[in-house]
Amino acid sequence: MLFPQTNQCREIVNLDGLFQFAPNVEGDAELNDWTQALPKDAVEIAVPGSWNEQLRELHEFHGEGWYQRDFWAPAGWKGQRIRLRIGGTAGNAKVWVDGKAVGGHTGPHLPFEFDLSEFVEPGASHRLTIAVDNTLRYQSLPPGQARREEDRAGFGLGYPDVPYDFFPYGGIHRSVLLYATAMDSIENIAVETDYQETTGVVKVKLRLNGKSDGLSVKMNVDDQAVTLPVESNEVIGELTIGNVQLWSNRNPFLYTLKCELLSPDGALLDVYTLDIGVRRVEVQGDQLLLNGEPIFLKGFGKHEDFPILGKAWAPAVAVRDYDLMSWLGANSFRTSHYPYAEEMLSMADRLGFLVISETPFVSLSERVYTDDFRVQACHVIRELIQRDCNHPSVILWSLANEPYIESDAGERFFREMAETARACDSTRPIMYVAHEWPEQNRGAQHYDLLGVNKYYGWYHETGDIQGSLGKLVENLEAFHQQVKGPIMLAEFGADAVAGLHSDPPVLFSEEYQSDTIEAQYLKVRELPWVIGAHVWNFADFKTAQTINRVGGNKKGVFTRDRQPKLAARTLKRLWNDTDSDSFSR
Ligand code: BDP
Repeated sequence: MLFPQTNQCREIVNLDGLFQFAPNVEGDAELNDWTQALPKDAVEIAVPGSWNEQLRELHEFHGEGWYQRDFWAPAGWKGQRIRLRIGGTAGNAKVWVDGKAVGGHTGPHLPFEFDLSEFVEPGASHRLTIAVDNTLRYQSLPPGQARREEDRAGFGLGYPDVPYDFFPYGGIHRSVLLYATAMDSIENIAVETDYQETTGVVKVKLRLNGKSDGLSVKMNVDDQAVTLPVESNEVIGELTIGNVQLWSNRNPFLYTLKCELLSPDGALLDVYTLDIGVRRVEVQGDQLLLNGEPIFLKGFGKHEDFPILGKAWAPAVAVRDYDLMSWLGANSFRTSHYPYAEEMLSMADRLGFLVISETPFVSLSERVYTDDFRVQACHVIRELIQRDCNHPSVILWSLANEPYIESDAGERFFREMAETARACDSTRPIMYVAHEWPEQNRGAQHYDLLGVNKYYGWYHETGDIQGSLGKLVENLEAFHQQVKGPIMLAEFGADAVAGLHSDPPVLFSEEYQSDTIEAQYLKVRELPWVIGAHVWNFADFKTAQTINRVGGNKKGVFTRDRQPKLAARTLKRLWNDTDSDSFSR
């Protein structure tokens, strides 16, 4: 599914803004015909947006939220294929147009779209209804409920009851777009790039919608073009680029791939342009290589999280976040713990950030390692890779965060996830992010590298920064022995309450956070098989209420509203001066 774009053949109507909203508290919305009209007490709510902080009474609402708005389909869209595209919701979604069921989507964060050509009359007004189900279920992926013995993730004692350490915001979190193309149109483009000496190689797999005879596809990049006949709904082409400029974090050079669908007489039916980068990522021995050069990932685990907006895509916040990460000299981040808005990845392509794109599988434990869950999980992996595979910024797939994998079923689950990811994309290494000790990580052998989250000096060796260093190295070494490949310190850090100062540094002070990060960062830089260190977290973020979170997680180097703590200046010094070698931006 391609990100919608406007050009001479494609038009978008953006439906973002204020929708009518009603929470389906009694569970009888469909019986009461909410698909036709929401009840009289429906209120206005913003899309994209999470509902929890827009209206105070919805703060703890984790159920089915109903959205409704009317729209006009432009009269000029007669004879066109009309699609509705929802960039991502907080859970399962169902969609109706004028009360008629259009379809649904399972799972959070990833986009979905429907062909509305049969439902929408150009030049007429229609009613769109979207139900987003954010119920915290034991059976969802990730599971939304925690309190069971086998959930040892440590985050299961809060309100609401989630086995992970971030707030389960509900809502439509990305744009709702209506767009039109010709009936014969380009449905998807998947690009793989590589290079041989100075020649770039671009392999394009294009999927088409429509069945007219005699169509052809023209693909063009850097003045090289190929024209191919359409013989089925898939067209495969290969182009080369002479004297290629490689994409990297230091030189995020993008080429424009243009794909045109032509009628038998050569008329342009559809066109889609895609920014692509030519680069190679591989794991060799203990190294992660970008274009043949070892790379060290310095940056952050992040969250999509901002006051009032919740998990909504918010371009202004994204601009600020990239500005701050650039200021510090970070070269990378992980989309912890779920897929972020695609716009964020397009920005990374242009700005030169290396992204670890993560699935929503956070805090998995033995109870999910069943056949049903595995089928669901592999489906989500396919959807994620299909969405993100054209972004040169995405260099690694992270298939889970902090799972416990001790049984044969768990090992099989992680092996099949790895096989699925490799079948979808053979050009990027895969990893997952582990914790505790290697015994709980029986999946590791199937992955190219392992991320490890470590909070020595905080949850262990509490208060003792110097004492934490030996334990940190010992633990990372144990993982290195297990995987016999590179290790990434995917999370480390300490909570700091902005404005709390202490000399000598003690827990929760800005000094303690800053010193922990500095000492541990410098320590792991001595380990040649560690290929990156991401500070947890870029900014403070909202969590469930628990007795060990004061107004959320305070491990941010920035406050929730993006003001720097002391650690920010420390990282700026570390990443720009002390460690400003070839890895810098
Ligand atoms: C790690 C989790 C992360 C938490 C962090 C913490 O991966 O989601 O927020 O711990 O406790 O275990 O701050």
